[in-house]
Amino acid sequence: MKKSVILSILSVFLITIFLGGCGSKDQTTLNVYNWGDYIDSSVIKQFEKETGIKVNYDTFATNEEMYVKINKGNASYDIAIPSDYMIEKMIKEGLVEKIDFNNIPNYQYIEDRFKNLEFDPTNEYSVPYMWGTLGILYNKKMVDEPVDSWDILWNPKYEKQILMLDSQRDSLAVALKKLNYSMNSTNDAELEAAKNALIEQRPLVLAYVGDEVKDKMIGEEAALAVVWGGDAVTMHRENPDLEYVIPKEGTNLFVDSIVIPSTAKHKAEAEKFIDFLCRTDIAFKNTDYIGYSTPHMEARKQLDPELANNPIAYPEPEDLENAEIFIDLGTYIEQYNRVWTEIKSH
Ligand code: SPD
Repeated sequence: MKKSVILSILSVFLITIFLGGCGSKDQTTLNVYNWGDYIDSSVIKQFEKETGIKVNYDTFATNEEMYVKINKGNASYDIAIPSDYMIEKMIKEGLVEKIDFNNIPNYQYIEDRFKNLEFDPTNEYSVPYMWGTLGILYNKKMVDEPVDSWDILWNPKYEKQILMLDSQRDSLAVALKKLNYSMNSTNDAELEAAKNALIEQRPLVLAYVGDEVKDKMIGEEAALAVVWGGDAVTMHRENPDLEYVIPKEGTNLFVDSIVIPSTAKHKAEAEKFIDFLCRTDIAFKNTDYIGYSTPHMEARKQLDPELANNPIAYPEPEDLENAEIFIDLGTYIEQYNRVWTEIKSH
């Protein structure tokens, strides 16, 4: 081969390596922080492919865990997906950015009933992602009486067959509702009574769990569990003996929404990601996969009618009559933290 040909091959090779290197250096990485088991990973891959933006995806198990990490500021996430009350707190504390809704045209598909809720009354900071309820999942082969009240979680017959959520607002809500108090109570005597109820219940509880509840209930390691409705959909798909009930005393109605933390370094790309998640085909694919309830009107219409009309995911209004959305309790949350520590140390 001639020297000139070898030189040109070599220069093409070097230029390719140089440009490739520059490309990967300049590639934006979007840092996303979401609950575990709460997205179809093919959605992330599709976003990366369509936009050339890389996604670095981290998960959390509770709103409180997410808050500590974001508040400390040593992780700079561009996107987070907390729940209602936590968003309210983050707005108050300046931990989230206003979203430019001109960049979220697909926001038009979000149902109005999920807009302007108390946690973001002017709807400037958050875009609803999924919603649902808190309830009791039980195995009908292992529980032979009607399940319609939180009281069953205190029945000694089910000793070491009960799973509770390792989440302070949710578990305290169960006890407060059992006692017919508000799950947003800031009354010392009511909170004390809820604490005592959970301490009394401890010997019956097999474990306080997060996402591992799914394997445990599908595998029939426990008879009853406190779960979020979307996970109940998934568990029922895998084990049809598992039934979900919203107790008569009332429940928590939650709305998990997408926010941009104020430490975000890639706001434009974050808004692109939010709009992508609200695109009908993506919202459909994601909802179909994770089983939670979508606030996206068009995506819901495209779901298999079995899921779109599933009362676990889309309860009737009468099932939600006594439902409450968690609100931020301000400094009173210190009392919740204190009693939660006491309960867990028993
Ligand atoms: N796999 C966990 C999904 C999280 C659902 N969010 C529940 C919010 C309760 N406030």
